[in-house]
Amino acid sequence: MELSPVSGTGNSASRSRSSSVSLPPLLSSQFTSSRTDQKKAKAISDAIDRSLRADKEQRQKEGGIKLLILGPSETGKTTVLKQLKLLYGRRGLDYERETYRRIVHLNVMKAIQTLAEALEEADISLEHPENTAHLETIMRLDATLKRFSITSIGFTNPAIPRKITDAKAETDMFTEMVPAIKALWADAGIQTIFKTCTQLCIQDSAKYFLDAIDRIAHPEYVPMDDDILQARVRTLAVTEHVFPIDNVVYRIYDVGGQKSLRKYWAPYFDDVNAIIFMAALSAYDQPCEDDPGLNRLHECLILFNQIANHKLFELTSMILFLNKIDVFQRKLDSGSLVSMYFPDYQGPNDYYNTTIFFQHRFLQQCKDLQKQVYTHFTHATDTNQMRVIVVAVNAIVQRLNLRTSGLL
Ligand SMILES: Nc1nc2c(ncn2[C@@H]2O[C@H](COP(=O)(O)OP(=O)(O)OP(=O)(O)O)[C@@H](O)[C@H]2O)c(=O)[nH]1
Ligand SMILES: [Mg+2]
Repeated sequence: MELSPVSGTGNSASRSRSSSVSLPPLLSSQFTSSRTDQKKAKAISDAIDRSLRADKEQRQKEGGIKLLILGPSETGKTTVLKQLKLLYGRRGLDYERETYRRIVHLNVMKAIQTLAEALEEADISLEHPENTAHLETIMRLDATLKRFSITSIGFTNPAIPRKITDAKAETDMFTEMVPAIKALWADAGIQTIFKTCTQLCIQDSAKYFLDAIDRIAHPEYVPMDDDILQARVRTLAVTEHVFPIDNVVYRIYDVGGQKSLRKYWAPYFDDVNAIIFMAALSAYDQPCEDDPGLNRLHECLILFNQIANHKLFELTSMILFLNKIDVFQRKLDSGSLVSMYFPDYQGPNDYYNTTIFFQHRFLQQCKDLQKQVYTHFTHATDTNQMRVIVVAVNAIVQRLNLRTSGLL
């Protein structure tokens, strides 16, 4: 992983309270083709550097807490941010409801397409042979879904040109697919694949959305808060969000966790009061999406090692969210053995012992034995659980912040 500072990744000019700002990470690579382009890129980069500096000065003037949410892709960073919006934002998730309608449609299509592919690969037959035509329809979805690839919510990725007609085309495509999606999800062959292939790289929300297909396919469908929490959209650009929590202003940064995006994190590493590092415990039996030879949780431990021992974070409060405990528990219940993927674990395959094992594995990464890492076992899509956890995290962060600034 590269965590070297880069310029040209910030844009704070339009930052406002309780809102997010897109900090496109791909600008510098886009403008390298000609001299003029390079000049333009430099001007943009300088402007962004200036605005980052201005941001820093303003932060120092206003006080408050700067908190980064870091971790690999699909660990639940944006989900935690959505919970904060629900719990502390002025309008909850209302701003995003319309956009998420399309995202949910795309998530449903992606989920059934992953299951269809897995069925073909596993050589398992459909329960009803007449569903073969539906299977073929869904298998043809792959290229189309790629065309409609979606990026950080509410912001277009400058690297992916979008047509204005995309939204309508997506809705039409989804409506056409609904009969095939329903028939396949009800087929015992697909259900077998879903239940037996626990290490399949399928969205965690697949069952949630496929079970709700009738509601989602309704022409008047508007996503509920839970749908938005379950929806999956990759974060590409770093976004900043400002929330007052318990009378303290928090500046929270959500980053893209994919390996290729981590080099854009570094410009945000200055003056960080707290980090929430997210790991998905349920990933213990999954390969990395961008490096299939590597186990996801092993890779996450390596990343945590780099963050926890980073010299800029010596005084930063470190909070570890061992997330997706619901999916983790389900995997254990289905008989999936932790020792198959972590051979040094020889204890019982139950929730209590395995979670303690993983917590130790993370804490062992800290070279500074004095460094306190506050661990929480989280289910980020569960608003009730997150409400309690956010209160606990806020209390810790504020206490440590006072101590670091010498006021306690
Ligand atoms: N079942 C379950 N699903 C979760 C949990 N936390 C997050 N998810 C789901 O996991 C998926 C990925 O979550 P995100 O928050 O988008 O992950 P991310 O870390 O922001 O990923 P990147 O933006 O790619 O870095 C979403 O569909 C979430 O609804 C959890 O605790 N349990
Ligand atoms: Mg995200």
